[in-house]
Amino acid sequence: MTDLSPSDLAKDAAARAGVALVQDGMRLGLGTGSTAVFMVHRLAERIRAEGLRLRCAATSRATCDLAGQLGIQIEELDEIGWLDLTLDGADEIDPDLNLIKGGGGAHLREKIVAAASDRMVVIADPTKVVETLGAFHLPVEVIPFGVETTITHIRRLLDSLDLTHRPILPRQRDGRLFRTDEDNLILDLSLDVITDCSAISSGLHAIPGVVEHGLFLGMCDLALVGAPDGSVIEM
Ligand code: ABF
Repeated sequence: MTDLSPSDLAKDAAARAGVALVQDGMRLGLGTGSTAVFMVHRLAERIRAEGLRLRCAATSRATCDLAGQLGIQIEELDEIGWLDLTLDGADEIDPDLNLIKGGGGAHLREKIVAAASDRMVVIADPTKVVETLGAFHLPVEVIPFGVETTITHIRRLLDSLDLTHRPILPRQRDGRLFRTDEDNLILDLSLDVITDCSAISSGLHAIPGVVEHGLFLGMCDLALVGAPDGSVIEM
């Protein structure tokens, strides 16, 4: 990989550090997003060079396709059963390793895979590290049926928590409604600051029509934050 931007060099440094944690025989969860793309490439290199025998599950169709192109065999999560390690990106990381994920719309499978892993390690560039979560929108995957009433429930929840928010609309991509791998919709909540992550997490989970939100609370064991010079900080 040549001519990488400083941002990509940082992502690649984090990806390399994540892949360095992989050991022969491991059962791995492979994340989604641009940092995860570097991770899958670096993993494929190690598999080729060292003949690692791994069992891998993917967090999205995109990652499954990329892994297949690079010769990494992907199995269904339920075929593997449980994972030793998941390597995935994040949109925001706070000092307690709570995360916002789902900017790519894959947080449902990402959360299922992370929850089925002994260890979840986030790989990221320094722009993802924040003091308080919330500047990045909070993605919420919802069932298409009754989406307007689901939005009303979410609006009422945010009001009850005194969280100011901008209008809530289904995510669009290329002028069309964005559909997840599960064929659901994504609502992006623009909150600025999330003061009580647990309250919003449990409140969203209680709303019929909400499938999963992008807050990952207490799920991340380690964050590897790369820098353009190739160095990596552990959080
Ligand atoms: C996935 O990819 C998502 O949860 C997150 O939205 C995104 C990470 O961003 P990046 O593309 O910068 O790695 O991990």
